[in-house]
Amino acid sequence: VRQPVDPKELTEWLEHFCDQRADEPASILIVDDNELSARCYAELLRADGFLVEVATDPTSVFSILEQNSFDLILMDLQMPAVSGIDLAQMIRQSRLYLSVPIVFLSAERDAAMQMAARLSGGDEFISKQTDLRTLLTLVRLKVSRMRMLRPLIERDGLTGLLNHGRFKERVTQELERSRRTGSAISLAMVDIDHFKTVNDTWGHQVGDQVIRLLSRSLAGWLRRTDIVGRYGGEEFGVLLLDATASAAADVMEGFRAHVEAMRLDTGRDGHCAVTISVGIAGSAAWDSVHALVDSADAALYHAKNSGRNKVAF
Ligand code: GH3
Ligand code: MG
Ligand code: MG
Ligand code: MG
Repeated sequence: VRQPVDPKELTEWLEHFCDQRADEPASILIVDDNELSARCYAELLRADGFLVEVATDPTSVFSILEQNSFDLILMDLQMPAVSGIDLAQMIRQSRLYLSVPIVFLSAERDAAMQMAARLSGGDEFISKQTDLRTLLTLVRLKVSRMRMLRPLIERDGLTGLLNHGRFKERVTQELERSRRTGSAISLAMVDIDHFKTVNDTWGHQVGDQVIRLLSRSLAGWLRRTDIVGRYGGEEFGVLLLDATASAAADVMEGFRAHVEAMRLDTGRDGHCAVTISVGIAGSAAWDSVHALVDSADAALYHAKNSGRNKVAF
């Protein structure tokens, strides 16, 4: 397999990749104990092309947030059991939801209460008296801004893959989910073999291209639901959902062979070839992200020590 790298093509792919949700409709969570009010705003937003979920019970918000990713939360202020202010504070305590805009939508006229809502982590306060066109415009603006910023927060600049922090958060989330549902997930740690030699032979720019090409091939090799991150310099983390360690090993063995056959056109005389080593751990044996990563690392160490260009688990 020859994979000549056209920098323009790569850049286009990265832009597409970072932005892959841009052509999907934005999703909004409405939290409002008043069913009628919630339904009215939901219809308004749906008519404008948004995907909308409604939570009339504020205590259900966290389980809803866990299952979907939202571009914005539209939050009522006065609710029984948990107020909007308390809820916003709780949401903001989780790193996972730090970047989701929270817009308060309330009939509250008291300026001090409005300020308290902002202080709790709300991005905006819109009065329920605001005309609907203005409301829609404000929501659209917040969502499009969020979509521009999110890749900068969550993704790695060179590859467009999830960055280290976000990857670990996603692994934590999926490990918890797999504990709950009993589904198997597996973690693969991928490390390029003798990458220092690539840099020493071809220079860092070619090294960078290799990392980008590999990222792209890796993301393309996996299922859309699998989670890929740039763990460190020339190391990648892959979380394979609904896959036992041996199923994951089959998938990664296919990728290993694919990489071995890849040739990168360096633009000078000669092509650059690399191999990878992969270590895999299945979630069945491990109940913390820490232990899961340790176990995948141990397997990777084994793959390296038994000659590299290998998948071990
Ligand atoms: P091993 O087979 O044992 O993994 O050997 P290695 O040379 O790949 O491992 P080592 O950890 O010694 O070197 C990793 C190299 O990867 C060193 C570092 O300069 C290079 N590297 C890390 N990040 C980047 C990057 O973003 N771009 C480039 N060009 N090189 C990078
Ligand atoms: Mg209310
Ligand atoms: Mg390394
Ligand atoms: Mg390496």
